[in-house]
Amino acid sequence: MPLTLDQLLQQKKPLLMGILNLTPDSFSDGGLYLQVEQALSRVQAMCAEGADVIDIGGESTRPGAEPVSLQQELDRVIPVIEAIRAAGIETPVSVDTSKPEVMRAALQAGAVMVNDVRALQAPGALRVVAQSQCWVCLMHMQGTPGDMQRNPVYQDLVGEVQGFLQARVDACVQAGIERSRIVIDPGFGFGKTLQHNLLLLRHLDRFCDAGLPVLAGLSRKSMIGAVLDKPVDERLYGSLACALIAAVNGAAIIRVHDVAETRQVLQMYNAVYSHLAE
Ligand code: 9MG
Repeated sequence: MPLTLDQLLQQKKPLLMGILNLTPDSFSDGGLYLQVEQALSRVQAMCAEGADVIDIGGESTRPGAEPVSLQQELDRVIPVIEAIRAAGIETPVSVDTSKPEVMRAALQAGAVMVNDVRALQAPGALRVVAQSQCWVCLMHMQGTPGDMQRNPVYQDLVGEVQGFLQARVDACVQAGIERSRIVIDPGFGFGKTLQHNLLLLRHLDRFCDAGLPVLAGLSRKSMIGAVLDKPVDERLYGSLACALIAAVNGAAIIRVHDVAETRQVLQMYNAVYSHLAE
């Protein structure tokens, strides 16, 4: 019997979250059935490579990305979650969305976590999560994907990001969401300069002081491209380095594209730090 997300998090070993982007550039446009089949094989591959959780999203949150309609997002995400469950894959599924309607449909289809880069600020989002028993990841972002990289400014970077996350945790608890199902995330690349991102990674351990699991999403991001001067398809080594730094600094969940390679990094991490696990 595979472990639930709660049981996995209790093990105190960093979990690997594999990314499944269902945006048009990620899969062929050969019709819905083909797209679902392709997505399902990618999920199967990530599970075989050692993913503990699969994060599925139908709207790009990259800087400058265009929003997608509710119907488009539902059409992209829900058939894939249904297909995962129909195929008997028991790896927990997280849905990467900010839309309450997508959250509700995804949870009904079998997702067990909501990953929201807008930290449940959309009207109705708190209610959907409160009415379920799912996990939720609250992420910090300054601005919106359309304008967040224009000129992000902070007086006290870590303090401001922590303050925002604390306020969103409080809003969740007030809405009836137990602290025990909340994950926080400083939001690397979301309204941050290169220096902001590097500083947040160096101080990631300070976010653990909240006593909640911390998620880190650094995989292939532009901060790696900026340090290494590499295009997005040549950022594997930089991503692995960031994943290891995040693990050493206390990340409970690491969100990645390259599951097999990051699994090896985490195996080494687990061998060295096994005394921290229960
Ligand atoms: C959807 N998405 C893209 N980057 C992300 C990150 O860094 N964290 C979380 N939670 N989600 C992300």
